[in-house]
Amino acid sequence: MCETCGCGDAGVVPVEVQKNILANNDKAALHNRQHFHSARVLALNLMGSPGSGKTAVLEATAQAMQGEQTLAAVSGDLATDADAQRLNRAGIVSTSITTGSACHLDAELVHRALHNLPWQQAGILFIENVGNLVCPAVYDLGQEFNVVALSVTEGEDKPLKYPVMFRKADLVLLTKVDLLPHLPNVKLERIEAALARTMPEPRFFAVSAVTGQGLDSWITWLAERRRELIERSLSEPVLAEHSHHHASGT
Ligand SMILES: Nc1nc2c(ncn2[C@@H]2O[C@H](COP(=O)(O)OP(=O)(O)O)[C@@H](O)[C@H]2O)c(=O)[nH]1
Ligand SMILES: [Mg+2]
Ligand SMILES: [Zn+2]
Ligand SMILES: [Zn+2]
Repeated sequence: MCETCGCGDAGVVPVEVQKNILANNDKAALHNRQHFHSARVLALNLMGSPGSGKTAVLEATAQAMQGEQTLAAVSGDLATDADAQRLNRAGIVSTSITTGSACHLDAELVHRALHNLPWQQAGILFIENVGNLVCPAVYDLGQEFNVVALSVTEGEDKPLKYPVMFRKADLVLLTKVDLLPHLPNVKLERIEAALARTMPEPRFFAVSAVTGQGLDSWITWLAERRRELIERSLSEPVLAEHSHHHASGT
């Protein structure tokens, strides 16, 4: 467990310390959000359990999009840059964040990683969070939307057991649906019912990174959100891009 997030022993991190950490994180998240808005980049926080198929769905998305949109990603894990390498091979310009012991990304970690990436040239920036259904949901990264990958093998009850994550989700990708024929006891309707009980505005797509099923709906959703972002930014005064440190393309 990470020392700072309070997701472990409730007695370890005093409430005041936890409040401070979140207040500092919110400041850094606002800063990131201003960067994303002024560059008109749609930033998404992709969360889910380890192995839920976060990296695979991004690889399949890039393949299905066939280069019609420039994609960037930062990928968080405790160790290795394996996911960023996979994403780069799939054509998504990516860098890794290795958190060491921390079980979630925070806004400052993301801000630092942006320096290693020409993310301003992308239409969409995926932030693949550390695999974890608990504390990543608590840390705003400056994203526009939260997307949660939930695979059909995780158990229909997970939205009910990890409600914080699913209450904050704008969209859930029900992943690995190609496996359903091998899982006679798993009913997609039961997962969807659990999501409907937990998400404020239930919205989910059943997808498979293996067969490509459902990716069209997800890609349409992405394109619509990106168009909205651009339309909004045209009607808003452009936030002054601070020049302090984000040299483009570096
Ligand atoms: N059958 C099937 N396997 C998948 C699918 N997506 C991911 N996987 C497998 O699930 C495992 C974890 O995938 P990965 O993308 O690394 O998950 P992450 O930890 O959430 O990024 C890998 O062995 C993948 O091959 C899918 O749509 N169908
Ligand atoms: Mg991954
Ligand atoms: Zn900055
Ligand atoms: Zn954590």
